[in-house]
Amino acid sequence: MTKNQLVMTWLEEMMALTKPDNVVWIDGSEAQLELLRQQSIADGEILKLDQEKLPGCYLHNTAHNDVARVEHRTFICSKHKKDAGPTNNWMAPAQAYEKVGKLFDGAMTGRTMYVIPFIMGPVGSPFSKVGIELSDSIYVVLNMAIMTRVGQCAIDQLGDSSDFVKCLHARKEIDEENRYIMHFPEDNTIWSVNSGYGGNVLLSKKCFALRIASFQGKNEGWLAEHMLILGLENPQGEVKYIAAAFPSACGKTNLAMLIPPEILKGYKVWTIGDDIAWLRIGEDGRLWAINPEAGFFGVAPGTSTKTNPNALATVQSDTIFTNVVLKDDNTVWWEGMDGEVPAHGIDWKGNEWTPASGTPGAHPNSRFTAPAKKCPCISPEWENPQGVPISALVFGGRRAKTAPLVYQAYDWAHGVFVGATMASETTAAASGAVGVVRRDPMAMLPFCGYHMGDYFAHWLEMGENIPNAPKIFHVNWFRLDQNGKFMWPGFGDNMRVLNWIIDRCDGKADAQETAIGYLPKAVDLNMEGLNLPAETVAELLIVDKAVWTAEVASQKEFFKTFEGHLPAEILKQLESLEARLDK
Ligand code: GTP
Ligand code: SPV
Ligand code: MN
Repeated sequence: MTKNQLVMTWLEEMMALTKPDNVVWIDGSEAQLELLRQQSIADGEILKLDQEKLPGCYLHNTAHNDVARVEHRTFICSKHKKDAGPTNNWMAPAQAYEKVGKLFDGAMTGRTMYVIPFIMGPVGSPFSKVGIELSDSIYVVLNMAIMTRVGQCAIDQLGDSSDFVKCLHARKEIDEENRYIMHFPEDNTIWSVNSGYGGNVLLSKKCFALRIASFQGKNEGWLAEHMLILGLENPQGEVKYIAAAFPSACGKTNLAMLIPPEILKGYKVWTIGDDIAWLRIGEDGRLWAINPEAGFFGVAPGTSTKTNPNALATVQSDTIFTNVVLKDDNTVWWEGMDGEVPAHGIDWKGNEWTPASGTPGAHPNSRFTAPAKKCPCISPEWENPQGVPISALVFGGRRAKTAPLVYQAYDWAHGVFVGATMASETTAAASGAVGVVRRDPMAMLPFCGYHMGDYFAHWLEMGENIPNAPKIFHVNWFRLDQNGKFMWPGFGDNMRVLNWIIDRCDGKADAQETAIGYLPKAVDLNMEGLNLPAETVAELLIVDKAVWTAEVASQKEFFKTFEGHLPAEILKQLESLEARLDK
């Protein structure tokens, strides 16, 4: 399929290492994908769902010990430990190649190696990048064909260039103790072994488009971020673009596909991307974003016609479901879906399941893989090779207390500080405890491919180079009341907050200056038709001095992690916040 000698040499080396019985190039054709689906069904890897109700849809269950990203087994293998920084696991490249190389030795014997060339970003875009994943899993091939542009188009785009990311994946025994997700940023290389779960094996996604790309972005003057991108159209038909970073399972897909409440029906949200943004400074001095992906790998539980009708519509065809409930009528179900809870089904572990089973039928991190072009609200601009111009950047997390519904940073440097001090309660998207507050700067803690101190410096420097920089905001949809109930309705009603954000960018909305930034007063937000008690609104917009003083202390503690390697500007911002709170 290619005359690129560098590709062929690398492929031969990886074949010599993993020793597959066969090698199959993925050309991107529907005919080849269909043959692979049939093979995968025959192997018992995927199950064909009811093709009348869910045409082109399949179900896959992972191993029970392989349901989420594994941060403790994910490494940045830069030559020098200091370049990985204090928040990443590090292994020396030579040691990593040797240690994991042993696991790959003969790993594909008796199996087929699939060669998956893929493009991240629109075909032909100057901002796109090429990768090639070698994997022994058809599930990976089928998912990559949804999540990226695969096949000959990638080979053509690469030509004889050496600029491609070399990705190697083998399932092996799905052995947790020997699971490794290794990144070699200086070699443009990713090695993943002993997993079959999305984030660990669809190497285009977090591994390339964030960990490797963030390193490339630092060197090349751009940003790779864990951000959705949406276009907000007002009743006059003008569209403004917003990119927002929330940690895993904190609402990116939902916000990207939002449907406004009835009262705001003149407004519309268009989806550009739901998880990753690559951001560059345009010739016009604005920040421009592309979505490097071509599909959504979204959280299933909680997705319903009430919360996210656009996502639900998207997954009615050509979708792969992972770890959800198989209903008796050969369709799927998950907790939080509309309609009746099925009386009986097969749970994600393959066991008989009824509502009385006492366990969730779908894994909390169960997912759908669906083509972006199937989304009813996909933006006409989503494949624009130049991307879209960003008016506002938004940071947010899951915080029961502390963070108000929304506030605006004073300026870019303050906005970088707001992003750097982000915190959120952990979710099921990664293995480990759920609901623990941790600092997650820019929602990139698990995804930054280099020293986070340098990452903050890169953000600050980017701001100096953007003459017409987006305004920066912080949101929190997840405030809880004394009874542990969400105080803010969220979902479609988040449109009320987005409108304030865009109006602030246009100089049309009012705000009050507080110690943490500009906050809307209750009257500045359109709350019509919500029937939220005034006390609740007040509570959502409060900046409590005692709570924030404790927050500053915790931020200070966190920044000690980066001692000696934190931009002076960040500490200056912390001191200014402290001083403002003391006033
Ligand atoms: P990743 O794909 O892991 O990066 O997640 P994500 O950030 O795209 O999160 P997603 O939109 O899939 O939402 C995760 C969970 O949060 C789902 O169960 C949603 O129903 C829930 N959620 C999303 N938005 C809101 C909101 O505004 N309010 C509340 N209460 N829950 C929300
Ligand atoms: C996330 O965890 O942020 C995801 C899913 O978007 S994964 O592909 O597993 O990273
Ligand atoms: Mn994500």
